[in-house]
Amino acid sequence: MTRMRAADAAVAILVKEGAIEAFGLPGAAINPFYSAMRANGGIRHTLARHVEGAAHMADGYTRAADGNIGVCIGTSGPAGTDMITGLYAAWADSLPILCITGQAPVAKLHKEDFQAVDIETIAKPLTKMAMTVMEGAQVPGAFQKAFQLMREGRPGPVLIDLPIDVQQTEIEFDIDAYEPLPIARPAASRRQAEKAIDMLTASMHPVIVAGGGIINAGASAQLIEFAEVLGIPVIPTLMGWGTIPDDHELNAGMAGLQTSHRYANATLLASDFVIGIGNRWANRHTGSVDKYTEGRTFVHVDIEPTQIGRVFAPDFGIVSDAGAALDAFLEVARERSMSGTLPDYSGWAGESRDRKATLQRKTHYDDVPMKPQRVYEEMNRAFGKDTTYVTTIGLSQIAGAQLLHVFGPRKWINAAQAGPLGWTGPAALGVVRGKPGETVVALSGDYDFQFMIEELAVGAQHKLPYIHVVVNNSYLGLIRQAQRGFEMDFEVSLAFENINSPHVEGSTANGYGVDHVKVAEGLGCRAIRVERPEDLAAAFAEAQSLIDQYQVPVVVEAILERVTNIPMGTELDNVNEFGALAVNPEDAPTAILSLAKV
Ligand SMILES: Cc1ncc(C[n+]2csc(CCOP(=O)(O)OP(=O)(O)O)c2C)c(N)n1
Ligand SMILES: [Mg+2]
Repeated sequence: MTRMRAADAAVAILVKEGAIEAFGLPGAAINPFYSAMRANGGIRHTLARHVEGAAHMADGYTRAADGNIGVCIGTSGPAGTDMITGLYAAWADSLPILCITGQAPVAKLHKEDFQAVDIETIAKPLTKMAMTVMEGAQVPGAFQKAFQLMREGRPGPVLIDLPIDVQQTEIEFDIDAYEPLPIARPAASRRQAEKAIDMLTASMHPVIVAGGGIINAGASAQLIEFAEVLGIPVIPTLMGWGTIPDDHELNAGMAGLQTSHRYANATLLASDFVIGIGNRWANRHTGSVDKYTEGRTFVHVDIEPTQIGRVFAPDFGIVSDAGAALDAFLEVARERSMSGTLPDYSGWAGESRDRKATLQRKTHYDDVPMKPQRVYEEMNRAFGKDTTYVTTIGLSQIAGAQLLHVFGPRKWINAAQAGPLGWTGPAALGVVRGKPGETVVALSGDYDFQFMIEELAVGAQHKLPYIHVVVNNSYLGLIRQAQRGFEMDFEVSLAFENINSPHVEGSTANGYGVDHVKVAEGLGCRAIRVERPEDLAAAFAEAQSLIDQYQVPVVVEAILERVTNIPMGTELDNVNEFGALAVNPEDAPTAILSLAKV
């Protein structure tokens, strides 16, 4: 038998379960665990500058590749509370991260000891399990269960809190005899698949709503084949963006109130049948349920039984892993295709394509200060199909989702439900850890960028290169736009005269406040400020060559006009466009389909 500290057993389990990428920062109460990591040597640890940043890094790492589970580690007290936002973001988007915290000794937990906080209770609603482990001998089992829970069913985060004496307790543990627990995977039956396909083929205008569950299941290839066999349009959700490339002829765009395309909303509204796979009918996708469901039949596939019927009652619900459901659907669809019994949906798919070629928004503006639309147009030109975008929330995220293009799964990495400001930078660093050598482009508004800006130093220290596009309107833009409804512009401006960055005659950055270039350089990164649209292409090219040269994050700051209202609405049929629509192909030169004259 092998005697070791419980912390050594925990680290050995992480390595055996494949969770070998950790982000965090030590403190006295978690030092035994750090000593176990040091002794084991099988885990790479990235030292964050803020514990919330560590949690978002772990989240980004998880989202970067199939099977990844990012680990974030902090000490007792405030480290755990700082990571709560990270747990929330992962929980809300159904992603596993393992959060490990130190804790005061067991006997001191109720004595208001220094940095003793009941993190188990605090984390409970945001995790599949939150546990303060009270016995050293329970530590292996707690970790074993954590990995099973994180992987099984609807994935999500787990928190394990380790009192310092528990970490140091000597236990018997043999890692060679340790086995990960089995993962149950519910699968649609043949009968369920037949019923779903029967309902689909009874309709005239069916669409597939493809959710993030398809990405979690690694089933994008099956989704595309299913759409192709039936010949019907696919509307990815914000979490499912990339399951079918934007330039696939059956990609009908994203529907919704904000992060959406005019053509996708029109196609969804023209549909009479929706099969949602691995999606959760998010309110930013549906608008009101009445409008969304009116005149439509719904099939909903979800791995979590209690998700069926949560937002509205579908006509048929199937509890299944998205990949297993798609396999079952494909089997039925292929057979019917071979026997010539599938309806011909080419006319309907053609209508959806026509909408994609006509209902476009204008991006080609030459204004100085710049309009954001032009920045996304230039990003489409500069960044190839292999690019991974990372973002959280803001007008930046919304306009980015409306105008950028994504060509594969895990290439749009977005804290879609929680939208915590500050997520983008640290998540991008985690994505770089998970996709070494790939092109990673983060997109932030100026305020999102200023939250957690210190994490840029982590990228500089650990040589984690990515391009961080900062669209600077010196405003809490999304909230400024939302305040129009209150006829106010109150506490949303970030503008001031910066005494250290003197007024430069003719610069559009005058009075914009924070000098992001100086801050980024001070943190060890490179940064380029762009004020004119014709300079964006050169700046993106230079950013890439700076990355090649220095292997650090490179910031490209685009100085925008202060006020741009971005399309959004309260229902799929009442999105307020604010800006101009594309009338000529030159208005939207990087649209997926060149604008066709109507
Ligand atoms: C922690 C947190 N607080 C508040 C919000 C609400 N919020 C959403 S977007 C936004 C403003 C974002 O400003 P910026 O990052 O500059 O992006 P912009 O909308 O200007 O493009 C705020 C305050 C939030 N999402 N997260
Ligand atoms: Mg802003």
